[in-house]
Amino acid sequence: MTRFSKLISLSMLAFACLLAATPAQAETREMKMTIDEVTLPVAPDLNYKVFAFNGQVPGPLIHAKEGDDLIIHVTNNTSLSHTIHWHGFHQTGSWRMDGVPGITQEPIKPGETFTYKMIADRPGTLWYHCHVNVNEHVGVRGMWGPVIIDPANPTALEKTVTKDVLMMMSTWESANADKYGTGSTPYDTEDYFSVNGRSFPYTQPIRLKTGDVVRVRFFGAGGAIHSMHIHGHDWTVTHKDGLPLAAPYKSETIMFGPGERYDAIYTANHKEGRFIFHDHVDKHVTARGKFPGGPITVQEYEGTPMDSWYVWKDKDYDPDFFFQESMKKGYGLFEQPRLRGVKPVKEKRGSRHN
Ligand SMILES: [Cu+2]
Repeated sequence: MTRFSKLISLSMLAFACLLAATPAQAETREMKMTIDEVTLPVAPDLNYKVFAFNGQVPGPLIHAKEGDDLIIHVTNNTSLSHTIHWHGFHQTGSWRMDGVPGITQEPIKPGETFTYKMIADRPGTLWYHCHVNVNEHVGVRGMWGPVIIDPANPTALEKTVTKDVLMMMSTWESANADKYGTGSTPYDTEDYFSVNGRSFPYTQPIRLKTGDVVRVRFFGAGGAIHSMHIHGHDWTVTHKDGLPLAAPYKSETIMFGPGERYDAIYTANHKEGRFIFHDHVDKHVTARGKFPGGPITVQEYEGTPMDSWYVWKDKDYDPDFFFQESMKKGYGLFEQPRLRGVKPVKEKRGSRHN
């Protein structure tokens, strides 16, 4: 081999290595978040004052790859202080970004902006939530959202998934709906229960095609223990808190508590049908003490004949209620406009006396 041809083959090898390395290369993803005071329509008879990330509950999806650099600017437009804790991140070399007031940072005061910088050092189903007055802000003010970090090396089963469904569970206290700064202590009563901030009938169906491989990612975002049960299917529980299980197992009911996440994968193997999917903690399928309410959804197979008595016959369908569409959009921060709350109408000066 001449010196020249050696040089050529060496540089070709280097180029090939570069190409092979590109898909796994870390990227920097810069995002903007706000915290806003809005009123959330949780149920037909419950409008709730929340502190909403980017005006919505759950907060917007953050989707990145393992190893990415994340830069997130957070502006607090509310009347109280907050932080963001990135639940599941190891914060290797970035412990001041852990988002705990009085431990890693001063709280972000009203009107202030704080920038979080960290590496997506742990893949899986993660989440973010406020860490100030957590009983209220996380418990009953909707201060949480999903972070999905795709693993560099997914399992064979994970690679088959065609549809992601994210379910963030929480509870509400109608007595404290209007009172910022109160609620979610042992002296308060929760009387509404929700998935993605909505109680049936304000929840949404999950529309499926035969053959879809669905991954449900469950989040214990609030303070209660939930027991989600799927009709008509068995799933394989693959991950706990974003970590792969040594021995994945099959079930059709899954119990999880505050802070926990589980991933469960199943195949939509019916030709048609409607199959309910609900919290099996019986008290949770009520609203203000009346059945039905709470975390209830229906898997609706495409091509299923409609019935005049079907409860969601005329449903105004939101295909992104469970983040199904957002999860297909690649990487970055994705807002879900239909999960937004309503901004308070500013009273005109003096209008009260007109
Ligand atoms: Cu807060």
